[in-house]
Amino acid sequence: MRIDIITVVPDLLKSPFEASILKRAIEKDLVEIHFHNLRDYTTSSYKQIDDYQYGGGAGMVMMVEPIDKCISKLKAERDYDEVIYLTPDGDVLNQNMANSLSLKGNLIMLCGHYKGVDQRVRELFITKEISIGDYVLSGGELAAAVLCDSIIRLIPGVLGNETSALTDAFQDNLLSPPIYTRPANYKGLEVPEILLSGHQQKIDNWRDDKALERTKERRPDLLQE
Ligand code: 6GU
Repeated sequence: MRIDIITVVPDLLKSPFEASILKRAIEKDLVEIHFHNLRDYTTSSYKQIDDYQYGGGAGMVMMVEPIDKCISKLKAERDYDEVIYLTPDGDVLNQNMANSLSLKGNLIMLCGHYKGVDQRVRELFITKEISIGDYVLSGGELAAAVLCDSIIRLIPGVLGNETSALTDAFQDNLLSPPIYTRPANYKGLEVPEILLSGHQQKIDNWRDDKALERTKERRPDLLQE
């Protein structure tokens, strides 16, 4: 997989890819991440990428031309499966979306800033608009990092234990059951006996029951989907 991220603040985005699982995925050549600074695609001498809104109102709007130049250059080099715009008015990210994006080859992610992009950018280039939740961030960069993490960890070979993404919370629209590690008794709080029993079938059933119970309690909306 290859992900091209277009941003005005590449520094905001780099560190998540320089540690832990994402770093290892890049080192193993399972994913390539390329950052593109929009200011490198301006023609005006003072590198303008935003301007006032037609019709007035507070907040600047990202101009079409630099975005056009950047996306057109990338598209001339290879085909892309999706051109994603990170925006609070997009479809809210969920595990199904991450699953299906993890099967793609080449993705562009455009991070919005200021008030957002000129509507014509969306009409001309964008194939998917994604939000990471109902709250507002200062820009799309942190949302792009979240989206990348949710996708990349699903690529086969990225997680050490191949089955572990399949048993994640949300994979069956269920939250995860309680989990424990040593010691078996901590200050009087004991690990449920069934987990120490060695009966794998009983343990699996217990986990399924607890996952369902927890989901009913905390996220009944997931069970209605
Ligand atoms: Cl994708 N961008 C911004 N600016 N805020 C958000 C978001 C995206 N998703 C949730 N809030």
